[in-house]
Amino acid sequence: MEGRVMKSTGSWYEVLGADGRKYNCRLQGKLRLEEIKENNPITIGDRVELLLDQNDISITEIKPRDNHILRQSVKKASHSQVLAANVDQVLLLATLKHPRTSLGFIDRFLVSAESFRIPQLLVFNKKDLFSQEDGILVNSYQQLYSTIGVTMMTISAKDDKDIEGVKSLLTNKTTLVAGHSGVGKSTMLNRLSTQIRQNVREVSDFTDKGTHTTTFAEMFTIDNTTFVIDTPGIKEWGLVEMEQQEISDYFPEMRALRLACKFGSRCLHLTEPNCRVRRAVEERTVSVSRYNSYISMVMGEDNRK
Ligand SMILES: Nc1nc2c(ncn2[C@@H]2O[C@H](COP(=O)(O)OP(=O)(O)OP(=O)(O)O)[C@@H](O)[C@H]2O)c(=O)[nH]1
Ligand SMILES: [Mg+2]
Ligand SMILES: [Zn+2]
Repeated sequence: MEGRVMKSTGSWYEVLGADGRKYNCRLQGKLRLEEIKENNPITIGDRVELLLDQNDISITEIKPRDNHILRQSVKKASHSQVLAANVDQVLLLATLKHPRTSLGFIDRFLVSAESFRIPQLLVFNKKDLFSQEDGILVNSYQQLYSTIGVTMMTISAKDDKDIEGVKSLLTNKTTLVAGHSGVGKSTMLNRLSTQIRQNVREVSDFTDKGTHTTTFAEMFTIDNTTFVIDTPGIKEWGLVEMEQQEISDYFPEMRALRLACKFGSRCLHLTEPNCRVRRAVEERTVSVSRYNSYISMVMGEDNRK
């Protein structure tokens, strides 16, 4: 029987079988060895083959992945982790305050997803806390991100109508939900289905940051064909194995221009002569904030302030 990995705790996996039941299972012995050799552990979202014995259920096969999403530790460059596999899209949940999500962080995340060719949704939460100025700011973000093909939405996770709007973006897909601790990922998922009952906790008044309430990733179903993955809050998002020259490929608005640069695909769009991307920044057809995020990535700075 086929199944899909919903949760992984050490050597045990929770797998949703094609029969709609959940099974706790381990890897078959032979597979365990191969897994170590290939350094390709089973991850959430993996499609697997299950073997049901009378008193034992095990995973006998991992199906080829359509895609995967990795994150790399900024401090330990060699340390990257497969977060999930077979995802149709990523949803970055962001907030203007309690806590604040910077544009640099958002762009770094979007670029990373783009490098795995995974479509992105950007959702700003906690709009009930917005001042008038915040509303104007978020509208300008909406303008910016819609021009580069990112679907953006502004919500309050506590508002039923907003939750219906989010649901319509998720239907029939597998979506990985990511964002800083405290932005309301688990709150939003709890509202999407009564089956989801994740712990949520208030943002600290003192640091204005979340308290890392969700500690491991887990996949849930909203209906038979709609899957969502709740993940622990992330502080930073490292770029995985990306060449300097490659980075502008993952900025859709720069990708189209870069071959018009004098140095073509070798141009880093910094101080090179006749750079088409820099001209676009001067003409404001590429936004200054996106270009600043780009420079920070090329210079290898991380997005921590
Ligand atoms: N005012 C307001 N508060 C919200 C909203 N959504 C979530 N919160 C609050 O934000 C706090 C953090 O929510 P969580 O759902 O635990 O955040 P999280 O993103 O899952 O955090 P981690 O699990 O630590 O990564 C809780 O106190 C929620 O009640 C919202 O739309 N408006
Ligand atoms: Mg959470
Ligand atoms: Zn250039």
